[in-house]
Amino acid sequence: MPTIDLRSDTVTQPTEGMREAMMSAELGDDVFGDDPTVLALQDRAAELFGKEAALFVPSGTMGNQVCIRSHTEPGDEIVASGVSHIYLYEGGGYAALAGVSINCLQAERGLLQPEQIEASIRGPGSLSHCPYTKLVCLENTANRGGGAVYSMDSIHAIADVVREHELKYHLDGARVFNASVASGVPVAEIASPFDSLTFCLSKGLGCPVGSVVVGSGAFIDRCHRFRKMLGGGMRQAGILAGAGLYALENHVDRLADDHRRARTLGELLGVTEGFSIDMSSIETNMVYVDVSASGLSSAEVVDGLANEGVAVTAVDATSIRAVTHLQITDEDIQLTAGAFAKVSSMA
Ligand code: TLP
Repeated sequence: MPTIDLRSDTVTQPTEGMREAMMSAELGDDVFGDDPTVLALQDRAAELFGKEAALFVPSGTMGNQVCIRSHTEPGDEIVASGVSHIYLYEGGGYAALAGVSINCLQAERGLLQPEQIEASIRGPGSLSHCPYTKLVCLENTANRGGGAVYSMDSIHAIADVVREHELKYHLDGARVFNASVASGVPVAEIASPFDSLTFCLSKGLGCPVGSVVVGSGAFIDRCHRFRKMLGGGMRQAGILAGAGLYALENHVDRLADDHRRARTLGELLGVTEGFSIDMSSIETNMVYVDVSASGLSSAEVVDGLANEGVAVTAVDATSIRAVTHLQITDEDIQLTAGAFAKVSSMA
């Protein structure tokens, strides 16, 4: 039985057009700085995001980590949501690689508020007890917040706090194109208050590998050094950057289809016994489903769905996540809803 794979938008296979772009990409050696396709991708990214420079990195995790390392010194503190990818899923890299502590703030739907950031800031004071806050990290869309999108008002209000305290401002924009398509705000506008931003080519945009960091020229030079230190210098990387250029040209606008399909799935599951959905939380391509009323644990629902040819992930004991992407069709959504109904009826 073919699997409808909704575990993540990272599972996509390169399309025919993308494979052709990869095969025909002109290559050099990017560690020598002469891979023309990598250079073209970096130039395009910098232009698109309205920043001076960009750096191609192997993963979103490495992008975030080189930014944290570049903005801070060991002993500093960063501020992020307690459900951020940087805190939950990067192997403790902020501590191990940058030597910083993290102040994790609780935030509804993973979206931080300016007041709580203001209250979290620590710095020079009596007896130098505290670490110094240096960096505020947002995530847009907020993955564990259900794919929630920051309003520009929030982004600017937090920027005001950041500037007032002379901090740095980073955006984990792994899915910033989803945020842009959902809100209608161009990525350059989203990026404008941030000192640095990482976006992923290998999620909704459908590339096999790759992320890009954007920022000022001096900042990207510093990231380049840390990318090398982490072993992220790649040689004929144009074969991957070619996929990235293709995706930026062809796979951005279609994210609206992923968002529409996520909403349809949410609506169908909302009327399926045993499952509940907060429809207002489906802003982009993620559907978080509360399975409590089914009498099954999330792990049992995941197993039951796998038997029906549908792959999703368990988030905690009572909720699961389904993510739409460029290889999920309207028919897959209908089949997925049918599989949920079957699992629920077997409980
Ligand atoms: N997210 C993955 C998992 O690691 C959880 C997923 O399936 O959603 N920032 C955000 C907001 C992310 O969601 C992810 C990956 C990353 C960074 C890291 O990207 P990679 O996997 O390229 O290191």
